[in-house]
Amino acid sequence: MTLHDRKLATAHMAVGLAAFGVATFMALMQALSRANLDLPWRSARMYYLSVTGHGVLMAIVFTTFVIMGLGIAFANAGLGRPIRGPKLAWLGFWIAFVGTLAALWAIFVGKASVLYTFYPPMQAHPAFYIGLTLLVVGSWVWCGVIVATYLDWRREHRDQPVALSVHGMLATIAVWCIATVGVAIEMLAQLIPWSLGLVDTIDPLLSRILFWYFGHPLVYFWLIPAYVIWYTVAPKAAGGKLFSDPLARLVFVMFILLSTPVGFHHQFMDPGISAGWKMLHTVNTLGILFPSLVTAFTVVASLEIAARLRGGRGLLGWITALPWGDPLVSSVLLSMLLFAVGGIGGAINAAYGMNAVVHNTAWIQGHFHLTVGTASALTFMGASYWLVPKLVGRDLELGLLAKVQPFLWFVGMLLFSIANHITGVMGMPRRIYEASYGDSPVAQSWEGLTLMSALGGAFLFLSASFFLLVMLGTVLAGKRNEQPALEFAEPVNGQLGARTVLDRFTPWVVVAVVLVIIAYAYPLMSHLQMERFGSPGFQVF
Ligand code: HAS
Ligand code: CU
Repeated sequence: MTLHDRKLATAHMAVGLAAFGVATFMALMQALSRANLDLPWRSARMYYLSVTGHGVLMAIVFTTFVIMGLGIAFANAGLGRPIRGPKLAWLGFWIAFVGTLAALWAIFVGKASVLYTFYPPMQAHPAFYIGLTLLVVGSWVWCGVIVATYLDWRREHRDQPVALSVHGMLATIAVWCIATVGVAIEMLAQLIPWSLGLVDTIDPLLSRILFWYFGHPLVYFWLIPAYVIWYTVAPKAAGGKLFSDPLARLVFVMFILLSTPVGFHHQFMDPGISAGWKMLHTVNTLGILFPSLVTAFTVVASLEIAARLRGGRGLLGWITALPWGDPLVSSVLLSMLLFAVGGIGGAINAAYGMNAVVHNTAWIQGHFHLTVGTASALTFMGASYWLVPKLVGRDLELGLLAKVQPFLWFVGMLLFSIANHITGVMGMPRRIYEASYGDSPVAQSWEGLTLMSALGGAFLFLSASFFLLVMLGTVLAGKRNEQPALEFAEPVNGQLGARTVLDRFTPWVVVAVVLVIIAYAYPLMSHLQMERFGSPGFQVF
């Protein structure tokens, strides 16, 4: 990688990992608070400030900056050329960074305790909405420079398939650009004017529709880069090959098509959207399970190839031949194990009847800590062990902590998620500060499990601390190295020949936009034609 692009990627990774570090402290406090442990500073106001800070820092800031860092590294390495428009790329970084600081200021002074979904009529300070909008604008600049770099490469390689890692990042960009239209409209047309006092009231249902138009594809914005690492980096690091390159490309294309027209599966319990449209989004949701099921097959097959090349034998015995001591490989393996559970949980959420049982309960936080909190976050930590030493030109330090860390995360998440899934089904709501309900017998029945969840939180805190220590140790004290190249897995049956339809993006994006129009145009129009009553803003906490 060129020196400039290494710096650019490092800056993005650094902001992402710093956000992760701050959010980790808040997570510990929340886990203890949910178990009703008497912390000196415990109050509803602190709790909701912390949950908002944790959610925004982890789910929005950590993920977005790390994904941008990975995208720069993958584009530079996969296309074999520097990023086009370096000045513009830095401008995008600074816009996103300043926006992030503005939003965090609003959160930490207690003027934006609206949680990471910022549902109105809860109202935040304008700096929160404007800041998050700038973060998205910065990410659009990043999308622009990566796509421009790709187009330069494409002009010189008309008939060649692009590197799989870049294919996956371009799919991520396509999903992100389609998705962020929803939140941009919500911010510009509704939340910002309302928070500035230019209008008095807001239509909460319209906001929720626009938010979830964005909110579901957001989860694939987090997931696809993790899949890129599972497909292209992990098999190589494990000593193997990719089982099927075309299947991987098919997966990325399916995400472009089906990530967005599914948002109503977050709104099954909302009034005002008719059952038929909820049904259509359910069918699409079942469709979007398919690329993940293909991924389960293809990535496991690739890892099996690696294990057998290392001498692994037997029907399942090969699993022990995998290099579990390599922190990248173990992070991916453990992410996959937990994602298998989290993904099945997703299918349960997507069933209307089951959703009525789990919606707004602790089950949901169990679900998303296995998905974004493990499949994405643990994979990004594993990828940092692989990438950051190459970016900063230093060897990984504190290797023993790095080896242990993914396992601590796995144990912590098991305790946390099992407990939350069960308490959810037992009726414990999500996002509540006070879980004792005046010592009612139902609430008492949750108690052992909330302690188990808090114990999980402690493991996670330890794991996160180890990760951050390794990163700091590497950057500050690692032995200087020769900046080895980024290496990606080769397909088992050799390089692909000519470019196929899976390697073209424009037609798939057009189909994706048509699907979005089919899924959203009518319900949105009929909602806008109804007589609607707005709500003033509330600062609840
Ligand atoms: Fe979800 C709620 C449905 C995937 C994140 N989801 C959420 C929320 C978040 C989230 C953050 O239908 C809460 C939002 C909020 O705050 O209100 N989700 C799904 C479905 C999938 C799914 C159908 N979710 C994700 C991913 C996320 C994520 C990915 C983040 C990265 N989700 C829902 C629904 C709700 C929801 C409803 C609303 C609930 C409500 O009522 O509020 C699917 O994409 C899942 C597909 C995945 C699979 C698993 C494939 C398995 C693999 C691993 C194989 C590994 C093996 C082990 C076999 C089918 C790829 C190998 C091991 C070795 C050792 C070799
Ligand atoms: Cu969803």
